[in-house]
Amino acid sequence: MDCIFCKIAAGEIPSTKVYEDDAVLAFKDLDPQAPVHVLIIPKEHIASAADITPENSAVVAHIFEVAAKLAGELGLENGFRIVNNCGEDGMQSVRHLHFHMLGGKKMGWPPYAGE
Ligand code: DGP
Repeated sequence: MDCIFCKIAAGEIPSTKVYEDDAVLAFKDLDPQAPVHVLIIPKEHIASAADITPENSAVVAHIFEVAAKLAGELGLENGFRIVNNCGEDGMQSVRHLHFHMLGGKKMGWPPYAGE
């Protein structure tokens, strides 16, 4: 499968890893949108949040456990934001489930800037 995040998870494409275990990888985003911007992905290919099922959802809970653990290590004790972009309207550009973990500054809200 021609999936860039599967290749990163397999070590075929380099990344700056901040956490790894059997099920999950966290690495720095190539195009950071905050002082701290990491992506947390399942190693298993799940295309998007719309493809989460009872059979594969355990890894999503695990990803949030990893995020909570990483918060301290990344200096995000004051808070952070986790974002998942899903599908075309959600502006998802990489079709492998991933959660953006952003922090290190006060975030803006709301994210919808359209008319
Ligand atoms: P999204 O738009 O939600 O699908 O976010 C995809 C993110 O992935 C985007 O912030 C840039 C990042 N990204 C894309 N390709 C690579 C890559 O090869 N390496 C890393 N580290 N990040 C990537």
